[in-house]
Amino acid sequence: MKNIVILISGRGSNMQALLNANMNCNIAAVISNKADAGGLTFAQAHGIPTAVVAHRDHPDRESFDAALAKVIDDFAPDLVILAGFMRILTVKFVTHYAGRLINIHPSLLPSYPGLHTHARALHDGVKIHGCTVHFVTADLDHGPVIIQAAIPVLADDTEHTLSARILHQEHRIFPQAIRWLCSDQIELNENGKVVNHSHNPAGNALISPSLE
Ligand code: NHR
Ligand code: GAR
Repeated sequence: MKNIVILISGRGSNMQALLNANMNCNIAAVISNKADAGGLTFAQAHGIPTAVVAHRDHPDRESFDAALAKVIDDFAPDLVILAGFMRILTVKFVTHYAGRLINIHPSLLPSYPGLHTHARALHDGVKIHGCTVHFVTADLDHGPVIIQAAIPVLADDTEHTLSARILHQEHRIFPQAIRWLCSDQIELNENGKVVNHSHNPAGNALISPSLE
C-alpha cells in the first residue's frame, strides 16, 4: 500500500475529502506551513500524525524547503499531495519529488495559474471555469494534467459562490486522481503527458450558457 503525505496551509477541506474517501493507501501524515491551519485539527481527530514546518521560521525558500523535505521524508512517502498548500516550492524540492508530487488548482489549467483564480475568471467574463489535479513541476501550475472538472459560470456569480461550486468539484476529482495513482493506473509518458490506464469514458460537453 502506498504511503501518502498531505501538505496543507489552511482549512483543509480537500484533505478531508481525501481522508473521507477511504482510499486504498496509508495517509502517513498531514503537514502544514501554518500552525493555525484548521485542517490539522481534523487530521488529529482522525488519528493521523501531523507536523508544522513554519515558513516564517526560515530565512529563505531554500532552507524552508529543506526543512520541509526532511520532515516529509521521515514518512517515506510514495506520493506528496498539495491540498491547498500556499507556498511556491523550489526547483530542488520539486526535483526531489519528481513524479510523486501532486497539486489541486482552482482553475482549468493552463488558464489562470497562480493566485486569485476565481476573481480573474469573473473579471474576464469566461463562461466556463473549473479545477485541475496535476503533477507538480518547476513550471508553476503547468505540470502534466491528471483530471479536470468544468462548471458553468453564472451571470450572478460572485467570487464566493463560484469558489464554493468549484470546491465541490475539487472534492470529487481529487480522491479520484489519488485513487488512480494509488492503483498504478497513471503513468507519465516520454513526452511528460499523463497516460491513464483506467477504463473511464470521456466526460460530457459542457456548454455555457446552454443551447436553446
Ligand atoms: N511549486 C512549484 N514549484 N510548482 C507548482 O506547480 C506549485 C508549487 C507550489 C504550490 C500550488 C499553487 C496553486 O495551486 C503550488 C504549485 C501558491 C502560490 C503563491 O503565489 C502560487 C501557486 C500555488 C500556490 N504563493 C505565495 C508565495 O510567495 C504565497 C501566497 C500566500 O501565502 O497566500 O509562495 O495555486
Ligand atoms: C482550494 O480551492 C484549492 O484548490 C486552492 O485553495 C483552496 C484550499 O481549500 N489551492 C490554491 O489556491 C493553491 N494555491 P482547502 O484548504 O479547503 O482544501
